[in-house]
Amino acid sequence: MTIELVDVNITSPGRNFVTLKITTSDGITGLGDATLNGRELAVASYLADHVASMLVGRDEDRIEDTWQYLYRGPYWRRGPVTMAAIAAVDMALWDIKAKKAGMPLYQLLGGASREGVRVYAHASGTDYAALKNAITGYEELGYTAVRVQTGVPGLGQIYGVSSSGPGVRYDYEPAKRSGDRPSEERWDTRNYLNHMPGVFASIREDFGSDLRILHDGHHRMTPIEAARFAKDIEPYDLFWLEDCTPGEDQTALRLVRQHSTTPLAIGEVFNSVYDYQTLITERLIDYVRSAVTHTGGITAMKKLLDFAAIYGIKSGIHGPTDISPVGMAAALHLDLAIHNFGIQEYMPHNAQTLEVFQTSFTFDKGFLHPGDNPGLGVELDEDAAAGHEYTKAYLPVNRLLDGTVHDW
Ligand code: CS2
Ligand code: MG
Repeated sequence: MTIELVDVNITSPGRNFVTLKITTSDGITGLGDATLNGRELAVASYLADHVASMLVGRDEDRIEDTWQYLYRGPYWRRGPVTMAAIAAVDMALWDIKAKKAGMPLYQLLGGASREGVRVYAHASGTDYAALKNAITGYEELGYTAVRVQTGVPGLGQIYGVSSSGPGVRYDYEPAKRSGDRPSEERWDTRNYLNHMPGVFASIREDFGSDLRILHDGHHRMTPIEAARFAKDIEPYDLFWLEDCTPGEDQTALRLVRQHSTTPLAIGEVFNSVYDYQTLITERLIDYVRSAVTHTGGITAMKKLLDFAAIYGIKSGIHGPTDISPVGMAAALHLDLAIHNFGIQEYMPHNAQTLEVFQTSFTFDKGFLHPGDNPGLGVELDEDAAAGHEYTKAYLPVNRLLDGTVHDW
């Protein structure tokens, strides 16, 4: 059998998604997530204009050979656009292979290593009262782990904080579909460094020691600021501090490690094992944060996580709403099968999105399971998708109070 059709679907049920659909000569279809938040059309074009014609006629079963063909063939390597495109092809081919085998994908990855996949929710609030309300709501839903983000006195809207008011499920979507340029936010690290330790102290006071607390620094601190912050929050026993400093400067994490035992997670903006080479071989991180969608797919992610396992490093796969339900399903099948699973990010998609993508994964008391449908277990309703026209969207640009561009 061979690959017969390669289609790129772009839809926008509340936010933009790019999905690759591959159909074999036997009529079996596979889906792959190709969504790159804020640069969706670049990946859609890479697939439609450059990759699709390379795939038609190929044996759909030759997944590793196709991966190498798409990685080495174009000569130019790595980067978020290329690796998201390769990821989409790879996910679709694994979806097809598992459907042909009549089993859920995790069975082809070695079978289940656990009963379910512990997930963490996104709790946020413009102030501590709103944050406390959100954490309470997630605990009532059975979550055992929450990422906590809160407003900082003196600053307006900042990363990760929903302004949709008290409640449990914030529809925090940072990519604004508003015209031809990004919105802008302001930031001051000193305010943040002085404010956050008290927030963690209040959370531990109010919620006790069992709750797994995660926090995302979102690339904003210098290495020495990150070292200070990681040391200051050590008493609050975080499950992880994420993106404490821009991770592409891998050796910067040596400074943070010297000052703190707060566990570190890095990598959601990485797209290759080489982005992690020093971080992993020197044990400068504790969790690998990449999304299957941005790192070359299931083939590449399994190799990356197996490499990390040798150094005692675990998975913490990226799972915000800008990873589609297809990319989320791929993560869950890997999460269930690998031995060095850490935790899975889970921002539930909105109702419109779940009309477009029919999923089979289930949530129960803080854990997800990918389900046992053949393949990834996700179907794309193309009629529903057609009802949501693409709208260009940009992630915000961040500036310091004096106007200097900073990491968002
Ligand atoms: C965040 C992401 O979930 C996270 O850890 O860092 O939501 C990130 O802001 C978005 O993926 C950007 O599109
Ligand atoms: Mg993050």
